[in-house]
Amino acid sequence: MEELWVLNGELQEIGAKVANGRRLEREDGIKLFRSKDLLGVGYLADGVRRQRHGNRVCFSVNRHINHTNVCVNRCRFCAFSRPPRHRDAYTLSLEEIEEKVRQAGALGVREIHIVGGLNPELTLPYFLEMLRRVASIVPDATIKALTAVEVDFLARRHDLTVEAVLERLKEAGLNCLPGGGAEVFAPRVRRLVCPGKISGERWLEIHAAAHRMNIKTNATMLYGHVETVDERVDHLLKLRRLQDETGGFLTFVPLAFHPKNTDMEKWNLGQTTGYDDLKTIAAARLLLDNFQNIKAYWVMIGPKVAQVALGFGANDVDGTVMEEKITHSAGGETVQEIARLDMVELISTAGYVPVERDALYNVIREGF
Ligand code: V47
Ligand code: SF4
Repeated sequence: MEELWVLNGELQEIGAKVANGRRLEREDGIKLFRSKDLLGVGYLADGVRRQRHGNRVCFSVNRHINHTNVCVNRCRFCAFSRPPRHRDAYTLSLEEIEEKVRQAGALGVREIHIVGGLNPELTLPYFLEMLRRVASIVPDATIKALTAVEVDFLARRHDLTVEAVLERLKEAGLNCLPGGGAEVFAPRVRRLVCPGKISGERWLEIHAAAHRMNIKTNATMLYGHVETVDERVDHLLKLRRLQDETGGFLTFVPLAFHPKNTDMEKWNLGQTTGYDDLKTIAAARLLLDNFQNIKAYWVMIGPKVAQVALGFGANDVDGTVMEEKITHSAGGETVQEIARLDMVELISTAGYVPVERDALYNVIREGF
């Protein structure tokens, strides 16, 4: 990265650190988010991505399953959840879940992503049986299931330790945890947007416990609402610190806030801009120097921005998804599914080599 002349003055110092493989500090992170030089930030992030991944971009043939929308938490940014006994409340039976998995199996699914609300009627045996059945229907697929928030809920429900819950889930077929529920760790933000949710510290503690048990996990950040730039940077640095300790995170997924049908709609925050989506991905790539993968989740930023994000630090576009409720309940306008071949095309027309992966980032197939 010798051509630092392409960078604005404010990014020169950061560019020199990146070029020398030196770790960025909090102040650098704040500068990146505040910079108006999106192309400069993207240029640096793209250099780092290229060093790690060359021309390869991964995706998965995956299926999302949201087993219940019943949730006692009622986060203010969530349009998906319903109180128990609400007329739109639903809980899938194990047979309904089996049917969805069978359909996905016919399409060659290699990643099953299962998350839902905190439904007091669903106990550990429901989840253990669910995992066993999913694993037996699609034995070649990896199962990414239950956020730290759900794991905490089950532990409290059964008066078990987090480790005991994770151990049993793992025995039943769970391979890794998704990154949801992290939101923004700052207590100020949580008080405003999700007062009923576990703290940021607890989220980190549960992921640390999973990592110690050799269960890999993902990490997220819900951005584009009331959080400040400093709070974004502090969130990323907390993830970086835990990753230094455990190395257990597989990927970081920025989640763009969708306001429609949520309690926060009346706050008139609007949607995130393409500019902020790309900047957040690029800043994450630069700050999270110990994360191998940065995901551009097309469901939330749209396939077009996700494709451009591949030049701004992202090396992963998530997957085919097949059915998505959380973003779509909140006004998400993307399609429900991108077929495998369209995913391949999205990656290859941007000049990259598509690599199909599973939830653990094992390579299934490279080059199409
Ligand atoms: O935990 C809820 C967020 C998460 C809204 O780990 C919202 O690979 C935007 O975590 N606008 C669930 N976001 C999704 C998630 C995820 C998705 C894809 C891949 C992975 C992974 C994880 O969505 C929730 C919450 O943080 N969310 N409501 C909303 N209105
Ligand atoms: Fe419940 Fe999750 Fe929605 Fe919060 S984001 S209300 S925990 S389903």
